[in-house]
Amino acid sequence: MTTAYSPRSWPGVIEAYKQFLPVTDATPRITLLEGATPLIPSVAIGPSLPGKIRLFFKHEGCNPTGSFKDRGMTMAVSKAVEEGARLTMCASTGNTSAAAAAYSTRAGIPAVVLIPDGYIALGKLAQALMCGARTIQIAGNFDDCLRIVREITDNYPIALVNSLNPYRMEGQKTAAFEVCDVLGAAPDFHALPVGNSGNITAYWWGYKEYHEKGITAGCPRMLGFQAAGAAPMVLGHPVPQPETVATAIRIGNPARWRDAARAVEESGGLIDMVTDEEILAAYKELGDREGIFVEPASAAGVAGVKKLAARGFFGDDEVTVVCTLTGHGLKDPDTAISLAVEPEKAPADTQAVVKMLGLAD
Ligand code: AN7
Repeated sequence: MTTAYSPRSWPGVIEAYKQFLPVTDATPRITLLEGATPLIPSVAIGPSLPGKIRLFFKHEGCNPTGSFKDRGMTMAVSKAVEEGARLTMCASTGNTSAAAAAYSTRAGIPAVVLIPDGYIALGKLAQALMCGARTIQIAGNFDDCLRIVREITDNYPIALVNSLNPYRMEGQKTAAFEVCDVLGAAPDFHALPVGNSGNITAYWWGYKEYHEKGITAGCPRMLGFQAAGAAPMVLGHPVPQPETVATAIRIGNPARWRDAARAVEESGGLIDMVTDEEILAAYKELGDREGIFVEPASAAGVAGVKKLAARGFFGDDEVTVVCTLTGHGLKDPDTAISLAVEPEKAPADTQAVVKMLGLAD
């Protein structure tokens, strides 16, 4: 048997999109072959929305460490190595630390990650620890972690690999390229969760670049969604004590605030917020109607699209809407288990299971 497809030909985002990235042949490729994530058509949520919405999910949980952060981290760590860095450092709500740990380890340089004590999903903590990062739990929130990391990397020769690092943004914009490459055009709308505001900015830069280079005819309107308890961009001021079940986006003072605001304005989009209830409803729906298990923050974009569709935002014409699902459900098993129904129990007996299933009296 042969197939027209090659499962082995994908080289990772740097090599695949090198003509669009600030790299040369001399730049090392520190890669786990991230990218080329599936753009999955919605079979349930999209068709059930009012209007004619062609809904797709860009499933970034399929990246090697289970989140979109791998795209930026392959660039940030490769450039750090090219520039001679001996140590990387980041603040994180979890996913950045998992990616920093993995890519730094592959580069053979140590990573230090600062995370908010008690507010990081279990899977992410496990990843940072298993991939050998020096992991420091700070008695504060993400914004405190980022402040400390900035102060340290400003004064010591350490590569900062948060999304303040411009190479992170370069890597992350490749997700927009992939969406256009698969659809053959830019979508009409692109929805995603917003935390530190890097990803919405990076997507916008990617869409703009493809458009400016004549590869696509237009750009999508960018739709960013914050959690209601951590919605500084919606409220117009930093939130000192952000709170949300979606710990990945529990951020009160986003580092890329201005860039993200510009992305939304230039694209004719918006930043809105969704409640934890709306996030968890979309989280469950993705699982039990689409068969896609994401972490809670990833459902914020879908929750937002549902909210906008309910009030007729997308109009009556057919529109293509892409939602980025930023991280895998296995990142946060605790939230999943706390919401799921209990498994049933049965004795180790075939007839008992047959009876339970109603296959026999
Ligand atoms: C699953 O890992 O900020 O708006 O430190 O993990 O680019 O910050 C994570 C952010 C959305 C928000 N979904 O993206 C970190 C971190 C998931 C995330 C976001 C994050 P940005």
